[in-house]
Amino acid sequence: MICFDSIVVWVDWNNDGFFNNTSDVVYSKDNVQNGVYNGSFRIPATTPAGNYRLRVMLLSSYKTYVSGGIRYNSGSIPNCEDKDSFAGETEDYNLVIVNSGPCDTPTALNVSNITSSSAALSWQSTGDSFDVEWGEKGFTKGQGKIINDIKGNSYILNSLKNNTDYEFYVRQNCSSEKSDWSAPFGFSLSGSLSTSDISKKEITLYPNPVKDILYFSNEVSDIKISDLSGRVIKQIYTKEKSINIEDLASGVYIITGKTEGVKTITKKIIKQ
Ligand SMILES: [Ca+2]
Repeated sequence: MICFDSIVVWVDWNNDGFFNNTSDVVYSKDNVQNGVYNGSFRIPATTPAGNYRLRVMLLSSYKTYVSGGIRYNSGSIPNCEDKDSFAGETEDYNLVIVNSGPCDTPTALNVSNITSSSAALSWQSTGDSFDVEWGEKGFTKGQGKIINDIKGNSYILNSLKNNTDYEFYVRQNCSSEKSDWSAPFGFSLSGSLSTSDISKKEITLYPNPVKDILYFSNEVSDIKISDLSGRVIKQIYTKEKSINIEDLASGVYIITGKTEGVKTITKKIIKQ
């Protein structure tokens, strides 16, 4: 014969000495048998720190917890406990509720690993869950893109536009509340060229081999022409799209120069 029991757990939230059968019940389960039962409950956000009595009761098959109270079942089940007396077990525990830390706003916002399309956001906090709101610089707070419940102190934004200014806000997700939003932290994707951007700006020199006029696909400044021993043969400081090198002796030369964005180029040319 199997006797089915119920488990009820109360916490005397208002410390009045009574276990209210609705508001104080934090866990209940019917039809339990031998075994281990796990449960969880939330501490109401308004609960002051302090000591609270937690009661766990195992009720016999004749007494079952139903919402609002303990129901005494009618009838009898042979070989189960006597319905006319309390059957089961009651254990009381002291539940100590302590104040958690305040739900502080994250600090030390930063952005690193900026590429032409992504950036790694980071911040400092003792918490472990965060919301980020981001958008182009100057976006209206509340109308940005929001990423909720980020676990950890960093997040990588992808699919950003190059040459664009962005900013982000972060706040902490605490168990029952959220911190204030941080001040915005701005970052810019300008000047961080991806490989494809660099190749677009790659300078070409033509013709090569060259007899007299050497043309550049883009303006080049600080032009130096050296022989293979490294000796500078010719130097031009102005910005040019072409140079005349008909006075150079035939041979192989190295030409260096700076292009827009202060990118240094080094090319080998053959003078005919
Ligand atoms: Ca109570």
